[in-house]
Amino acid sequence: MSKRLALFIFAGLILGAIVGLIFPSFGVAIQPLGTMFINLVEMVILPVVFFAIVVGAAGVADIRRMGKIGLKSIVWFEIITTIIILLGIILADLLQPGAGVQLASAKAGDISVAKQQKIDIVNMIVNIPPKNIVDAFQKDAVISVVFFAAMLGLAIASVKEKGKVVLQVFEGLMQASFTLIRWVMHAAPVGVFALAAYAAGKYGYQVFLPLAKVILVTYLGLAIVVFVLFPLVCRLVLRVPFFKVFWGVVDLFLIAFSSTSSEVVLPQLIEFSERIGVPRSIAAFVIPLGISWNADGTSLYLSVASLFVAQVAGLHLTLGQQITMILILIVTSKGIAGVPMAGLVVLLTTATAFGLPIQGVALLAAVDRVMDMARTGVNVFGHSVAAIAVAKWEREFDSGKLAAYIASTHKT
Ligand code: DAS
Repeated sequence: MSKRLALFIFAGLILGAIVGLIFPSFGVAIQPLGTMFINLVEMVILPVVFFAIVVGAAGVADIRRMGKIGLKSIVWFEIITTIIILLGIILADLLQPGAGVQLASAKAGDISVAKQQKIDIVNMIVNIPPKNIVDAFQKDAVISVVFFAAMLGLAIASVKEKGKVVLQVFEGLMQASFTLIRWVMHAAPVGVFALAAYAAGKYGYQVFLPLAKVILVTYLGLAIVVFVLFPLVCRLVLRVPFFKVFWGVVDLFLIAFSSTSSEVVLPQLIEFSERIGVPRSIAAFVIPLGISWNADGTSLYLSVASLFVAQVAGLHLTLGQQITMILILIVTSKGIAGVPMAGLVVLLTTATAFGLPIQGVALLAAVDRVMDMARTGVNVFGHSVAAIAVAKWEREFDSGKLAAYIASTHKT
């Protein structure tokens, strides 16, 4: 993906916001263009995840090793997302973003997109193996698709010679699906322009005034994650220079930020991780899994937003209640789709599960695009950090490749 395309997409975002503010009715009228772009993104995503995992799992080729990589991935995801959720809770407690927000003065957004789902942890786990893989695709059940793809990849590897031809077919399908994503991303400047113009046209800038504090607290938290937590984890735990390495994914960050979809950069994230020393079999497994279970930016957003919703309702949560909320967030922040507004859907589930009045969620829906951009961009960094972490943990990280990558990027 060229940095030039990333700049075009970002320009589409800025231009769309300006045009939507100046010509609101035009902004609202071109919503179908934005919806079509989101549909195109969602059209290609599950096939990409499916083919990449089948190829990745066939590369791992050993069920025990696959189990180890899967377990280490989940342990890493849980640790990082829990730290980030705690950070968000502390920031929201200290800075009180929802205190004093007058419900009447703020314009509510449309939360019909977010269905209120009950949380049933047992059900979530029991339904990871899909009863029907077509149904899993139809329901966008990413974790079930990942599970089936991993098992299929291992099975293809286990039939050895007979599986070689099938594996070549899946390799070809994976490359073709990566090409599909590249084609879709060429529509991104127009799609992102329409999405931004719609949000600006429908809500205007006035909607930001009463919510400026919660937006700033969220952006502050995300900045701490990117400029403090990730660099510390990379230096102290992974022994990898964060800024030297992640300068290379700034264009992917920009694309995810502008399109509010981390899934659209999935192929490039896998390729980038390989370039810096993560084996393909680990990158092609950890990153698609992480899209759902390691949404670090979304985790920060959910903790700040959940306390915001309570504060807007005038509720003062005790320490015990906040600990309960953290436990709920540890569950609800898993299984997210890497598509626009996924975090808002989860916020509604969390607020409902915690018995919070959902007016605060409706307020946040009006500014969700601004919140979604930042949290999606941070998700992208988190997926790359996780791939390095699991490769290091498996002692399969190629430090020579990292040194060569850093030398090449610092030469140009
Ligand atoms: N937009 C989601 C993503 O693509 C994140 C979110 O909505 O929280 O990762």
